Formats: sequence, structure tokens, C-alpha cells
Amino acid sequence: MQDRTYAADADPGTSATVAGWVHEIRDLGGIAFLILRDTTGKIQVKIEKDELDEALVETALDVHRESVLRVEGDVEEEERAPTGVEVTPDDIEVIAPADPELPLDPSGKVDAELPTRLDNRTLDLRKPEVKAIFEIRAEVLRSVREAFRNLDATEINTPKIVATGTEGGTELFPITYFGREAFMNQSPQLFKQLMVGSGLERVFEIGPIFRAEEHNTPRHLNEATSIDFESAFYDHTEAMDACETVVKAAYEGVAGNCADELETLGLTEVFSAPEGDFPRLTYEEAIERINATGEIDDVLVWGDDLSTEAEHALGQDVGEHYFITDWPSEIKPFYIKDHDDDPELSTGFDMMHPSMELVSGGQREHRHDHLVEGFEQQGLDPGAFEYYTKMFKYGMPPHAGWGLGGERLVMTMLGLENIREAVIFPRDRQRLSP
Ligand code: ATP
Ligand code: AMO
Repeated sequence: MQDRTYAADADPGTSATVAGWVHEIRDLGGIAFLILRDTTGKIQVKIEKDELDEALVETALDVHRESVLRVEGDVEEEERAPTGVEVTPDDIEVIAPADPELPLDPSGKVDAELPTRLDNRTLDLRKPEVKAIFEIRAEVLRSVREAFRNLDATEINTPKIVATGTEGGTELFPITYFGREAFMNQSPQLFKQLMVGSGLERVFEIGPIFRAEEHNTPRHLNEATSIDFESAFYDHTEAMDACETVVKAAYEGVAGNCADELETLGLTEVFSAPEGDFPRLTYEEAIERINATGEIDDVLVWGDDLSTEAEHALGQDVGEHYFITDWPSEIKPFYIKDHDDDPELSTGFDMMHPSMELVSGGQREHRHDHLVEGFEQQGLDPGAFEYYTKMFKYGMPPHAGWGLGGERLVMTMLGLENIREAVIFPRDRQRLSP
């Protein structure tokens, strides 16, 4: 199969072997056309019934849409063909026939609901506008990795089967680990922190996180991709700078390398990388601004978390990516450091897209005694976290970092309505396969 020519590379005046899926069959009587589709595009195969070998005509006309064919023949220019070229076949091989009844129409002529699409992702990703999302997602991850490299961060991989949870707000998935209770990891939080005290100093990880989120929402998954960063000798403002750099790099990578995909998605005119610095609002400013919009039912007071409607009201008001800084300590996790001059105020921050939260981060508590106290205050057993806290006794530098939701980044970048559109095989309350 290595001698195969992609549809987009089949040059008129040559003979070529193309292979792909039957996108469409048009039988006009004396002549029929098979439109063959591969990852690069489409090419027309001309079946002139009187001109071609009978067996070959029969093979061509017996085939159903979405079957996989190999077609060998001469490539010619043909103005009336969808892509301006066509193949006159010398040989057609049906490599993999498709059933006449398809659960989903990859030509896109018949719309399908999201659950049907997710049940039949192989067929769904034959649609250029669906495939484009995942080409863009891959570009986002490539650009993000490059941005981390430019920041001198080292990629790490940490365990996904763990003994303890870290993110209080969300439930854990328990599993049985050789007779012991274990959990699917909610965040690489503690592991990445342990690595800033190692010889690596600055690390990143792109990997799955598992959250037993209670509700079905368009922006929560039960298995998501977290893009995590952590650096020794950074404070929270430097972590925010790195966050901004990485998010902008993702947009720039897509703007620079995904012109075709953006066009396929109809986003060429509207897509633009964020320019200028992301505004940084304190939590106090944020709640004042939200209250001033008059868009929410209950006035927010200090200490309240931001509801979805509050996030939307503020997002509309700000109108671009922004940070919310200086959150009340009591609503941030134990590992976030408080400001030295005000223990009620944390160094925690969130980075927001106008429509939702994309990132949480902050400077971390690196002093052993304060860290252990924090556990106790949040009702956690420091003993269960000893593997983590003890390393803070052997030289743990000040450090800061953040976690960015990969699917939320892609979703907000492309204006997708449901986060499931940004995952090939999403996990939600109903969905465990495929
Ligand atoms: P994360 O869960 O990672 O912190 P998030 O955007 O879900 O990110 P939260 O602080 O959990 O942030 O939630 C923000 C607000 O979103 C909550 O105050 C709540 O009103 C709303 N919210 C969160 N989860 C759900 C959910 N599962 N269903 C409906 N609303 C939710
Ligand atoms: P947090 O819990 O806010 O912070 O998660 C960080 C980011 O991950 C994404 N995210 C999700 N995306 C889809 N579905 C989910 N269920 C889901 N949960 C989280 C969001 C969110 O902003 N340890 C900290 C990070 C840190 O401080 O470094 C943490 O996990 O985009």
C-alpha cells in the first residue's frame, strides 16, 4: 500500500493508485461516478460502462457508500469533477465493503444527534468539520509543548492510580488496587509540586484527570485532559505570565498552522489569537463588577464562589480572557499559599475565558509547618499525605503553577457548544463506551 497516492496529490497526466472511502455514487445511466475520499480530500473515479471491462464495471456498481476501495488508473484533468481531476480505472479492488445501512451519514447530508455521533466516532470523524476539531486539538497540544520547551520546562508523567484525592470540590472515582482502596487521580497537583524540589525544578504534564462530577453539563467531563505547569522559584504572578504565554501560543499555533481546518469550520474570519495582556482583576473587584451588572439574582458577598451565571455576567462585561486573583483563602485548596501580610487572602488565581473558567493556579505553601496546619484546617488527615509533606522537610523551594483544562481550551477557542465535541471518546455519566 506504500505506492498509494493521496487524492490531493494525484497529478493529471500520471497513472496512480488511490485508496479511500466511497463518499458518493452517482449513476447517470451510461456513465457513473464514484467519489473517493481520503484524509487529504476527494477524487472522482469515472466509470464509462461501455468503455470498461465488464467485471470492473460490475465491481464498481455493486459497491456501497463508505466501502474502502483501491483504484488504479490514469489521472486526467476534468473541469466537471468536484476537484478538477478524475481517474479512469484499470483496476478496482474492494478492500473493505461497507454495509448499505450506515448508522451515521459521513457525507453530512443527514444530521445526527451528538450521542449517535459519539457512538459512531469512526464514521463521525470522516466528516471534515469533525476531523478538523481533532487536527486543531493536536496542534494545540503541539504548540503548548513547544511553549513549555521555550519556558525550559521538562515534561513528566505522574501516576493516575493514587491513594488520595487533592481537589476537594469534586468527587473521586474509587478503584480496588490489589485489595486496597485506591482512586483515579483528580490532578497531578501533589506530584508536580514534589518535582519542583527535585533536580528538574520546572515541569509540565499533559495527561488525564478523573473527576466524579455530579451533574451532566456542557463543560464538565469525567475524564479530562489537564495541562499542568509547576515551577520552583516562581510566584503566582510569574505563574500567570507563563499561563498567558502558553494559552497565546496555542492560539498562535492554530492561527499559523490550521488555516484549512479553520476554513472547514467556517472560522477563518472570526478566529484571532488574543492580543495584549490578559486583564488581572482581584476577586474583590470581580464580585463588585458582577454585582454592578445587575445580571445575577443574589448579590455576591466576600467568600462566595462564583456561580456559572456570575462567571457569565463577568465574562460578558470583560469580553476577553482575564485573570481573577487574590481569592479568599477559605475557598482555595490547602496547597495554595496565603499572602504573607493577610492570611485571609490567597495567592490563588483563575484564568477565565468570557464563557468559563479555563485555569486554576497559584503560589504553593512550601513551608512544612504551615502546610501541615493547612491540612488540619481543611479537615484532611496529614498522615495520609505524608509521602508529600515529608519532602517539604528536605529543602522545598517557593514555587507556583497551574492546571489548564485542555478540552475547555479547544472548546472555547472554536466556540463548540459542548465539551464532548472536543474529545474523541468522552466519558460522562452515561457514557462508558466506546
Ligand atoms: P473546576 O470544577 O475545575 O473548579 P469549574 O468551572 O467547574 O472548574 P467550579 O468552581 O467547580 O469551577 O464551579 C464554578 C461554578 O460552576 C459553581 O459555583 C457552580 O455554580 C457551577 N457548577 C460547577 N459544577 C457544576 C455542575 N456540575 N453543574 C452545574 N453547575 C456547576
Ligand atoms: P481545577 O480543579 O480548577 O484545578 O482544574 C483545572 C482546570 O481543569 C479543567 N477541569 C475540567 N475540565 C473538564 N471537565 C472537568 N470535570 C474538569 N475539571 C477541571 C478546568 C479547570 O480550570 N490542581 C489544580 C490546578 C493547579 O492549581 O495547578 C486543579 O486541578 O479547565
